[in-house]
Amino acid sequence: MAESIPLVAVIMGSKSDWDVMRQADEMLARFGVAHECRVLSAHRTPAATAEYVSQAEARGIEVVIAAAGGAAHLAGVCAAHTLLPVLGVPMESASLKGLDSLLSTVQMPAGIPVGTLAIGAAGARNAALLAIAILANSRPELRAKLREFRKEQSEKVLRETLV
Ligand code: RP5
Repeated sequence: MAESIPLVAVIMGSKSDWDVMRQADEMLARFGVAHECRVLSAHRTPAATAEYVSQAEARGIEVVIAAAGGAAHLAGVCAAHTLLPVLGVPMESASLKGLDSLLSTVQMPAGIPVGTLAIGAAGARNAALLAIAILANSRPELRAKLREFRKEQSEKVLRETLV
């Protein structure tokens, strides 16, 4: 699938999140899903964040992945500005190991949903896989790639030896 219009927006609150969020970028690239990665903050660039997310659907984006740490409002703010599905990835933080990020991201009041993934690298990879699964509902070739990915993953586990 070589679509050049981005289908997934991966945004993060700081460049310091990129070391982890590059794993979402790599997963989307592995599946050939056109996407773009940006640093946008709910706190430091509120107007730019609102503008970007408000325009995302009109630009052809179908899923937003939003990663942030600490008082992590980014995913919720994104969800407030778009009808697109928003997947939140809580970043591990220095002081509370990401529990602050997790609770800030996951505890959305009813009415504006954020699909929250695990803290850190697992969340980054799974956010990409969930975005791919959403896109795959209407793209059979992507669904086939996802099925193959699961099959390879299972085979790898079954090949493991412990001594
Ligand atoms: C959040 O604050 C970012 O998402 C990041 O996880 C955290 C720390 O940001 P920096 O101080 O490293 O820029 O907004």
